[in-house]
Amino acid sequence: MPFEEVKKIWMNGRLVDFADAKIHVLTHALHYGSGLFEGIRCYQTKNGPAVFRLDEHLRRLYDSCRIYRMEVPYSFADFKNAMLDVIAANEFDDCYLRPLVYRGFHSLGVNPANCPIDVMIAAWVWGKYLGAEGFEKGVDVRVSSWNRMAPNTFPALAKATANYMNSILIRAEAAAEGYAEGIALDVSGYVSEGSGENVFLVRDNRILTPPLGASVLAGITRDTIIRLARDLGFEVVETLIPREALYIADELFLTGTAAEVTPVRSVDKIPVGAGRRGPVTERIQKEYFAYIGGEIPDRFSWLTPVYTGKRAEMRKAALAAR
Ligand code: PPE
Repeated sequence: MPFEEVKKIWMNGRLVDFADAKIHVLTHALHYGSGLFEGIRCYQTKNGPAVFRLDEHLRRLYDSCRIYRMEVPYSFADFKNAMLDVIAANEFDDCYLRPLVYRGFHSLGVNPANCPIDVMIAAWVWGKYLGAEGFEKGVDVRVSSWNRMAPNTFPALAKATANYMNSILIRAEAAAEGYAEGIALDVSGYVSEGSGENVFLVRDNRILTPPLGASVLAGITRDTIIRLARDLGFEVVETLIPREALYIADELFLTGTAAEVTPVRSVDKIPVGAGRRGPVTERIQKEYFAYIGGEIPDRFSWLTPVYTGKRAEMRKAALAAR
């Protein structure tokens, strides 16, 4: 499906019309992948739209930029406000937010020093990442023939656009062979992550996930699931996972902002457990959705309401004028 037009996109401090959100073909990031980004979801909760773990996502964005020696040209508070303004300007309830900090148009050549640091924030409505059906029944995946990047090559903790060429190899290979997703191993052969999700495995009611040293992105959803699962009484261990553990797991699931919590029902055509969503995965899915939907108390202050202060007043006035 082509991109559905939205009202406004934020570019370098201004909200511009969708049609005007354009850049030059000689933009540095287009040639060398010099961009750092985030993917964040805003959910309609009982108390109105709220962004899930906005501070943690923005912190990761600032961290990503620091790794690449780039200074974000906006304060954390201003950036945060801009994110909320984009949602309000598009009048979204449930939506996905995509901020991108990138090396802009000035000159080409690998040294980016003279290129400006440009920033854009877009928002759109994004449905179930790995399909609505997979969400309940589980998806079929393969172990990718591609590895995740080696340590000290592309930093996995930075969410860089360049890293997604590796993700594209994984995802396109899986799709070409009829799988919903590929799970990549790290260069030592241990389980790393999906093209756009972290991996969790359940065996004998214990939950395992690869450590940050296994070339994974430090997923915000990964952290969320670790905390929620522990509070539910599950033992959660961050440990190296050999490939074959995937084949003998009771349950397997993928996590990510876009993918949320998606069960896996087979790996390389070998059924995972009973070949459908397992009880632990279902319990964790339920807890995750209760939390993001504001149905249980926000005990970690993970929800940032969109409509407070000036934005709330403006919305009230806009609704009254209708
Ligand atoms: N690993 C990778 C490689 C990854 O891209 C993501 C998110 C995760 C793990 C999970 O991270 P988190 O969202 O913080 O829990 N992938 C984003 C982009 C997906 C896309 O296709 O674009 C996302 O889920 O927003």
